[in-house]
Amino acid sequence: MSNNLLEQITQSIIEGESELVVELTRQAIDSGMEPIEVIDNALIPGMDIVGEKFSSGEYFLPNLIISAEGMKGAMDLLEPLLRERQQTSRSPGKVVIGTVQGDIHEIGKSLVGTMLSANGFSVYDLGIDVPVEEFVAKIKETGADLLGLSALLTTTMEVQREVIDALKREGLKDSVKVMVGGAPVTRSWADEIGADGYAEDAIGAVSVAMQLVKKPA
Ligand code: B1M
Repeated sequence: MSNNLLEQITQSIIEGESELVVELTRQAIDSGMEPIEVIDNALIPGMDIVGEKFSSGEYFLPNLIISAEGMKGAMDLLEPLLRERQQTSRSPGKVVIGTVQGDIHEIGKSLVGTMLSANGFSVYDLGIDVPVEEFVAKIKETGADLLGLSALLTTTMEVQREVIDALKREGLKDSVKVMVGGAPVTRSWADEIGADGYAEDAIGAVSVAMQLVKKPA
């Protein structure tokens, strides 16, 4: 039954049935499923198929937009629950996060921000299409321990490097750790641009963040 519900959520994401996505997500939660299970096993697989259909020319931009609306509607329901379930009392550190300039993909970055916040981090989410200077200014203002840079396009990955270079120029690179992520980003890319950490998904981002802010004993 529960697998069937997850399949229906995936299917309604693919078909762009935004209201149904939200309704089925509500049913999944009411039936006792964990929010992260719905995200990882139903919503993200649906978005992946939408992406594949877009690549193959079967879907067009409006399809991406409608499916993203469905996923965002479901996330509006799930994010408060994620925070509630995992809230811890002691903050491991401050994180500035955003999607780099030229890139408006929001959902994965916001999910990473929510998971970090659910695990006690103080999160400053700068949103999408964030200019290099804005990241630098926010690091200076907040004294953040960690900077999270999301990029979903092969063309905007390069901006992750530009942010790291700007931190070096400003003499901030030793005081803030940088974690990069997003679908096209790899560990070798992270190493090449001098990032301190890389995570493939939101759960991985929490453990990488925890490692990066750990103070030496
Ligand atoms: Co776009 N898009 N899109 N898109 N879009 C992709 C990324 C694409 C792979 C689709 C495809 O062709 N198969 C492709 C990129 C190709 C490439 O460069 N390699 C693509 C393209 C081409 C484009 C446009 C150029 C299309 C056009 O205009 N012709 C355009 C670019 C706009 C721009 O940014 N300038 C565009 C636009 C859009 C929409 C606006 C319509 C919409 C986004 C809406 C929104 O966010 N509000 C959209 C969508 C929805 C997608 C797909 C289908 C889904 C993305 C998503 O939300 N996934 C995507 C295909 C895909 O990814 N399968 C695609 C769900 C989300 C939870 O996963 O964001 O990957 P994700 O985040 C994951 C991990 O990556 C990781 O953790 C998250 C949770 O597990 N992660 C991090 C992310 N950030 C992290 C940061 C970290 C650590 C981990 O540390 C800091």
